[in-house]
Amino acid sequence: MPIKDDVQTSDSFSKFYEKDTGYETCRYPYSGIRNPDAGKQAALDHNASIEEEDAIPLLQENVIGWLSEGVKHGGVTDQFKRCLETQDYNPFSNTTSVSPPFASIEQPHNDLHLAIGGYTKPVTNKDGSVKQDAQGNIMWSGPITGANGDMGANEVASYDPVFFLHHCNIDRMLWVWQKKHNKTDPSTFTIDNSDKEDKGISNSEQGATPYQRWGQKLNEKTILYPFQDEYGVPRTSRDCIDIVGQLGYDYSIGSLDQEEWPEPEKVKIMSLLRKPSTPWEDILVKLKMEEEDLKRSATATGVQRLRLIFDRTHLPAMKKEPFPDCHIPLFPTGPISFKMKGLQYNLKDFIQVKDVNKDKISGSFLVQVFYKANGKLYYLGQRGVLSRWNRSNCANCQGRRMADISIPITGEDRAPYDPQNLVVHLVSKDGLTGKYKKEVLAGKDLVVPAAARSASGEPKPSLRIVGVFTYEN
Ligand SMILES: [Cu+2]
Repeated sequence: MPIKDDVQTSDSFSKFYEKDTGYETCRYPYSGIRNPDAGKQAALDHNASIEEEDAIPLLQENVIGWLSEGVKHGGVTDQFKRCLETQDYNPFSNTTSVSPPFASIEQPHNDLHLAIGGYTKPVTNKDGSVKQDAQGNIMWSGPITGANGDMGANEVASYDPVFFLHHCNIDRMLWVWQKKHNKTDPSTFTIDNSDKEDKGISNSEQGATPYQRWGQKLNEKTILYPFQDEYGVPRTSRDCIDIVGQLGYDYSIGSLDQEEWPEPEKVKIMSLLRKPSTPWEDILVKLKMEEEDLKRSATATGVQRLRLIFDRTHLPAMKKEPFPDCHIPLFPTGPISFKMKGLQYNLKDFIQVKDVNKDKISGSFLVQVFYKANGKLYYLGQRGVLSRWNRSNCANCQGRRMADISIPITGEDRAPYDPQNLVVHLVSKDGLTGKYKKEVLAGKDLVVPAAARSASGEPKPSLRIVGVFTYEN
């Protein structure tokens, strides 16, 4: 049966995702571009260059690569683990509302779309630097750069049956998160949609949430048109909180799940607002004060943990212990731990890239972070941004135009700390050939303090380094 969609053939971008009758969905390393003719020919030539028996091993290699970047670059597996640590539903659920140290389930979800759709990652040398060819071009893992699988673009992702398995796992992860945080009871499950930057969840008259005002915040009681019960009563998220009791299905214990979850931890999160010139010593004093405060107020029950979050982008170098030199790690291998006055602290760093305008890039793309040192480019990690070839007809896209990503940087091996040496690449694909194209953003342009930026007009991409102290009681 030919695939029918509601794509408006009159718009100039939609040609990239129109498919012929009889088209079969495809994944990395193949390309599914079928329009216009030049794109179709490029895709067919590309597909003909792939040996059939290589296709599945190449796909597996690519997906495993994304999954197993591990703690080193915060790969997909690590992100699935970290999103289970996020306490509140709103940041857990979407990348617009989350900020470090927390992770949203939407990010590994997006990354897997891009992994199967054919986005790869740079090849690195043993020292973490990227491999470049004689012309200085970055080499990509997997020999196939012209891939354009359907899972990599929002408009056509559901053509691939793996789309449904992928979303079953997302649904399963939501249930694991609910069990872990004791949020399986519909009578007590609430969504606090007032995240700290008050972005909430934007929505509009788009398909999933019709009849709602622009910018109306969603919660567990929001009516989910057009879903209704047999008496015509509209459904809300409250009707499907408990998948076992309300919906009558369950998942067996799989990855990252466990039979019994302990009482949820109590975590106190302190956001340390500081001037760019605040010395490290003052931050450590503040940390110490908060920790003592927490001890005083601690109840007899449960574990209490403190997390102190601060922007360390413009922090001056620290000369004294515990950081003899102010560093960021280059080859992350584990969290930085140190003892201060007999207590064990961990410092985790996150690179956060904010306000990348999705409207300015056609199709899904990668946000990659590198560090420049000794004439080499060191790979720190990448995140996928799942998008469309044409975003102008999608109301949800228009409500959420800015992409924010974060990458954890933790480790022992370090280089002299200077955020100006960070480099961000926005890597998208040419809609016709599926070949990578990139835009380079230099650290020195990204790390300008917010106060120094022009207030008018659209926000520009920015970068900051977020430090998080954790102290375990
Ligand atoms: Cu999806």
